[in-house]
Amino acid sequence: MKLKRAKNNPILEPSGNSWESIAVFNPATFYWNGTVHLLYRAVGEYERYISRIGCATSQDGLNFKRLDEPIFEPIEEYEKWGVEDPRTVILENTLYMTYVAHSGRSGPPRALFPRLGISGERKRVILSERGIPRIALASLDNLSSLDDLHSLPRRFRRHGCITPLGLYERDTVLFPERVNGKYVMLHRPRDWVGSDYGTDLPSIWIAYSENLKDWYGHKIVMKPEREWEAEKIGTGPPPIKTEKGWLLVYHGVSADHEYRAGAALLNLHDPSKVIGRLPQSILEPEEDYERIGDVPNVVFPEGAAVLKDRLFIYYGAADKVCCVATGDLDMF
Ligand code: BMA
Repeated sequence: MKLKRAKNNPILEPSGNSWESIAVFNPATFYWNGTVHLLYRAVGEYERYISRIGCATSQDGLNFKRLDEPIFEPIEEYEKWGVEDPRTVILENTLYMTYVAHSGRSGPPRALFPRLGISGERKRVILSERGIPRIALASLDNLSSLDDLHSLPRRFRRHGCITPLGLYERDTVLFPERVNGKYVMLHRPRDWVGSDYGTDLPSIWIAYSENLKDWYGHKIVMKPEREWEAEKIGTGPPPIKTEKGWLLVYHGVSADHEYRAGAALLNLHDPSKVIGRLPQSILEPEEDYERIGDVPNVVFPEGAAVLKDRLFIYYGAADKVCCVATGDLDMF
């Protein structure tokens, strides 16, 4: 099973707005009031490479209209070097956004160093300023604020970081509903590897919470298995509830740093149990816009929507543009 790319890809490219002039990628998605909302990561300059989050909306899931201003920008100390890679769910009538928060330098990505002429002492300084990313949580408690998208920058409530200081975390999603009365997340603690953790490679873990802030019961759900996952795996969009189980789209990174998308099915009542996992990736870098960009050979899924029974997967391509590909919800 392979996803089918939309003909009008990329659906979003860098624009003339200064805060999003060099890259727009890795979009979260949620569906509200007949509208697909895309919350995407935007970068406006290579030197500091600070990310903000922009918003675009669509009725058909393919053609998007964007806002001229970011809807979420670094404000707090723990995110002062950027807010990246959002993932969103509507959970109990609240929109929750998990995102990567950088208190230390985030970029530019190493792949860009030669092109930007970064070497020697400058390279050493940039690398020494790098921080350890954490996951932060923000919410929009009153969904009717979405009727006035321009008000969003004032409406998000920040809940601070939900992963521990010093633990490298990027890929974290919440389930869109409680399971057995508990909130559930999937995350990918990069450094939980070795015999103490039961995995040699960064893997996808599950955890539970009563308040979305304190998480416990951490357990491995999936480890890298295939060649296209040889370096690590991490979650994509929040799991999608289907009759057969929670459909999880995730990314796998191969030894030569290609990012692909894969799919697995988790048990509805105990999502720590994998029911099935497709051996082949469902999307891999093929088109120019996926092969050539600021980081080459990347498809990075972060958003999903089900429109007229068809699955829409929104992804960042080559850390440069936003794209969409569609598939059959019934892939298992
Ligand atoms: C990951 C994250 C993503 C990025 C991907 C490819 O580690 O940094 O934001 O899209 O690498 O560069």
